[in-house]
Amino acid sequence: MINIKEDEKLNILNHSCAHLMAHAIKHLYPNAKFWVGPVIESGFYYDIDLGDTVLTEEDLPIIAQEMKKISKSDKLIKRIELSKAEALDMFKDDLYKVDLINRMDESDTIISAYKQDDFIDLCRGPHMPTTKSMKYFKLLKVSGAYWKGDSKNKMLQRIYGVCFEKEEDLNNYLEYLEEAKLRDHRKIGKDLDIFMTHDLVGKGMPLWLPNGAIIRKNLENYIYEKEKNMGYMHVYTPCVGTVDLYKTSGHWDHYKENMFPSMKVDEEEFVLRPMNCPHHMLVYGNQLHSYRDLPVRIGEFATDFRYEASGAVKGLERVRCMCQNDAHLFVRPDQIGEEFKKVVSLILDVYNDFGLKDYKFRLSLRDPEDKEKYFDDDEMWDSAESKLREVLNELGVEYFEAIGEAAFYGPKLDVEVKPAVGPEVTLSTCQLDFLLPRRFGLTYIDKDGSKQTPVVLHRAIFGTFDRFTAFILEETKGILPFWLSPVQINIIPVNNKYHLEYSEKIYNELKNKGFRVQLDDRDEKLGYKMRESVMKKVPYTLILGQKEVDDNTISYRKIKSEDTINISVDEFIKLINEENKTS
Ligand code: TSB
Ligand code: ZN
Repeated sequence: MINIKEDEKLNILNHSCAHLMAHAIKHLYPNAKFWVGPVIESGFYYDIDLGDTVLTEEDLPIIAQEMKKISKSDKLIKRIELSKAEALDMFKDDLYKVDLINRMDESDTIISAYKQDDFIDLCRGPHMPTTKSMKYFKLLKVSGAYWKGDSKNKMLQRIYGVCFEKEEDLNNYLEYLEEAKLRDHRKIGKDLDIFMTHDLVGKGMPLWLPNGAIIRKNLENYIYEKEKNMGYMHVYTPCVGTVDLYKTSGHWDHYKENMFPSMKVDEEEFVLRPMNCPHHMLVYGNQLHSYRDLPVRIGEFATDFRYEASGAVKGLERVRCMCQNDAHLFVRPDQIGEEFKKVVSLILDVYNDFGLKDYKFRLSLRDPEDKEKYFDDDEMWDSAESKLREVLNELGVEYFEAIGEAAFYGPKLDVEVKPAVGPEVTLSTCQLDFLLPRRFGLTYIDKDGSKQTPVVLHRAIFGTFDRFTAFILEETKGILPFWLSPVQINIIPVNNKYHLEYSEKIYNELKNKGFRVQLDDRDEKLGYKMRESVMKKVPYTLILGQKEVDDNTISYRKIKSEDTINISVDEFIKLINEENKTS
C-alpha cells in the first residue's frame, strides 16, 4: 500500500489538509488549541486540546463539512517568517506553541508560520498554494492521545485523516481500508470465538477461548514435532525469576522499562519474566558439556510478560502476556554458520507450510562507528556478520540490511510482516549472542581439554503463538488450513425428522477417527445453517438428505466453493486425511 509520508506530493497535500482540518476546528470550536499535526504513513493526524469537549466519530462529518467550505472558498496559503521573539509574541497565549517554539534549535533563527484567511499555524512547510487543493479527503477516526505521549500529561484528542489528489485514489484507498477492517484479526477473532479480553483481567491480556486453544495446541504440536526432529530438547521453567537472575543476565539494567514491576515474597524479590534466556542459561549450566555435545538446543513454549504501552497493545498481535515459541541454541564458534542455516531453513519451511509469501528478512548489523552501543570485539562482529550474510546468500534468501539495528550482544535476523492494520511487526527472529553465556559463566570442554564459552542463538520461529495466530488469521481471512481449523466438518441434516439418524452415524464415524466435527441439529432452515457454516469458516459442510441416506454417501461443500460434491464416505475420509497433513 502507498506510504503517504514517503510520497513527496502526497506528503505536502496531507500536511496542508491537517492545517485545513485545524482551521475548520477553530471555526467550530474557537477555544481549540493545537499541538502537533504530522503526516504519517497512512495520512495525517492532529492532536487537539478542546478543553472538556470530547469528540466522537459523529463529529467528524461536521468538521469535514466545514473543511469543504473553506476548501471551496479557495483561500491562499501564505508563508510568514518570524524571529523567535516575534513567534513567541504572536503565540504567547498558546502554551502548546510556546512549548514548541522554545524547543526549537538556537540555529532556527527564522521560524515559519502558515496563514490561510483567519487561521495561522506554526509550521516548517511547504504547503499547497491554496485551500482548494485539498478536495478529496476523509476524516477517519478520533482517539485520545496524551500530550507528548506521556500518561501523566493531559489527554488531547487526535483526529486522523487522509487526502488524495484524485477522487478515484481516495475511493480506492477507502475500499482498501474497509477490506483491511474485515481482515483485522481482532474482528475475525471475535467472529470465530478465538479470543476475548476482559477489563478484570487487564489490558493486553487476551483469554484464548476453546476455538483459539485448538489452534494454539495444533501450532504447538506442529512446531514441537519439527523441533524434536532437529534435536531440540524441550523444558518447562517458571514464568518468574528473582531480580538477581535478571541482574546477572543484564536485563535489569537494559530491559527494565519493558518489565512488570517486581514483587516481594518472604525475603525474595521476584519479577515476571520478559524473556526466557536466563532460565535456559541455568538449564545449560546444570550439566557439564563437551565440545562433542554441542549444539545443545533448549526449547520451551514459554509464557513471558512485558510492559507494552497501553496505546500499543493490540488483539493477539501485541500483548502483555505472551507465549514464545522459544529456543536457545548453544554452539561452538565454528558451528554458528551451520546452526544459523538450520534456523533460517526451518523458518522457510514453516512459512512454506502456511503458504506465507508476504514477508521480508531484515539482517540487523552493528554500526562499526558506534563503539558505545556495541560491545567491542571487531573481529567477532566481522566474522559473525559475514557468516550470517554467507548463509543467507547460500540459501538464496532475499534480505535487506539494517546498519545500527543489531542488539548490543550480536547481530540478528528478523522476519518482518505487515498486519491488516498498523505498522510492520516482527514475527520470527534469530539473534546471535556472545555475551549472555559469559555473564552466566557457561562453558564446554574443548578438544584440548580447555574450557571455552559457547555462543548462543536465541530464536523464535513463530515469534509468539499470539502474534503468529494474529498474523495467519489475517493472511487467511479466518479460513485456516484444515488441520488447524477449530471445527473441521459441520454436518447439516436436510431434515431432522428423516436424516438425523444417518447424520449422527456419520458424525460418530468422523469423530471416532479424530476429526473435529459438529452436528447442526437445530430446528433452523437449511439455507440459514449453511450460511452460518460459511460465516464460521468451517472447511467442509456436509449436507445429508435422502439421496445420501439411500446411497450411503455424503455430499459436501468446501469453503470458498459453490459446488456440492457427492462421494462415498470412504472417499471423503481419504480426502480429509490428506488435508489433515500439516505439510
Ligand atoms: C527469541 N530472547 C529472545 C528469544 O530467545 C527474545 O525474547 N526475542 S524478542 O524479544 O525478539 O521476542 C521474540 C518474539 O516475540 C518477537 O520476534 C516477536 O515475534 C514476539 N513478540 C515480542 N513482543 C511481543 C508482544 N508484545 N506481543 C506478542 N508478541 C511479541
Ligand atoms: Zn532469548
